[in-house]
Amino acid sequence: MAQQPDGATVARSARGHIKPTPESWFFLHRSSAEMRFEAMARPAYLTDTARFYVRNLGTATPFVDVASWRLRVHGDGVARPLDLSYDDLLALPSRTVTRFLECAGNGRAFYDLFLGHRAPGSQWKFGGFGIAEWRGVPLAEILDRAGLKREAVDVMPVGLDAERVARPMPIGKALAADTLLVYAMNGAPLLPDHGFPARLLVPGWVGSASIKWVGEIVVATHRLFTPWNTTSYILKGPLYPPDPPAEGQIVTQQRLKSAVALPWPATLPAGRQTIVGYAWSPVAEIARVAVSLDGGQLFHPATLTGPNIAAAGSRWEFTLDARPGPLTITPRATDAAGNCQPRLAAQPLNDHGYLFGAAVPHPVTVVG
Ligand SMILES: Nc1nc2c(c(=O)[nH]1)N[C@H]1C(S)=C(S)[C@@H](COP(=O)(O)O)O[C@H]1N2
Ligand SMILES: [Mo]
Repeated sequence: MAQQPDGATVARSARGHIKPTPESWFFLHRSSAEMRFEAMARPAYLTDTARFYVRNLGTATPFVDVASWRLRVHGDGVARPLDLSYDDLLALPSRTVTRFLECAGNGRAFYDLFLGHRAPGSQWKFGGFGIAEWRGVPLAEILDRAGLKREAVDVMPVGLDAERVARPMPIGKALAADTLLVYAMNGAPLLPDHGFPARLLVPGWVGSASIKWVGEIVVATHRLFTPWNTTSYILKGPLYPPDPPAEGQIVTQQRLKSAVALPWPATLPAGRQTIVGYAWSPVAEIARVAVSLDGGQLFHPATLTGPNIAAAGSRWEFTLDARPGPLTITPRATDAAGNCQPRLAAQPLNDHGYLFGAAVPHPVTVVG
């Protein structure tokens, strides 16, 4: 146990994360556990918390002692610094939303697999992603109670992990109605791995904005910079000029994606069957999904089923007649804002392999 300067008692687990992450459910990367996307084939719209990916940038999930935990809101952007206990937080007006959470590097493996551009870092396929129901206090409520000033520019939640991971966001996003300081996920208190006792939910933005184990929120009347918006979580490379102190363009919003809920690669029996998948947009509902079985020449409409929520996603189904041999299933989504997934060849490259969004051919072998 270590006493933090802010009074919260934090013990660190020896492993990176705490919840069980069996290989049958997860791909284990060095410091993250990626959901095997076939988990999304089950009829439930939400991703089971037990199956939800874990991404720790630092060494380990901290255990935060909730009795001594405090949320401190301070900085020159607020008139009345706040100090809230867990009970204080639970007593504030809350909101419940269904949204996806997705790592900026989700899909990074496809830069290597299809575009010959291997970027360092976890080689996520589609499983750095999950949909959950989040309950928490709108960040706007908290900032309002701290006497938010009109001149405030940036809001920076700071994690209680050893590395004090902190990622600033502009005040506009901090005040969005669905940007929450979350304390419950899928109807239960947050698990330690997912940010207990409280984490940010910054809908539609890269997962690194959704800081876990928040102990402090800094509000400033000037731009704030940390390693996580200057050297990582920036688009870097020939297409992206540096924007000092950032080495490139700061990543914020995620990309429209669609994925097949089958193992990678998959084996299917021959015959008529219905394939399930998901499509998700950071800004809008899904308008339609089409599926190609010939590598992206001809597309056929898929059927959207169940809830279809902006910044969460929609399930889709597609019935095909599988003949023995190799097959690729390539879904392509269009959202209600008119965004459409590009072809592989039109996917822009960046050094860190963030924000992959092209339509991906899912490899399948059909056995007769
Ligand atoms: N304090 C803190 N917050 C963090 C991280 C971290 O390492 N420390 N990882 C971020 C990243 S990169 C992602 S993708 C999400 C992952 O959230 P999850 O582990 O609950 O799925 O949390 C973000 N919040
Ligand atoms: Mo991430």
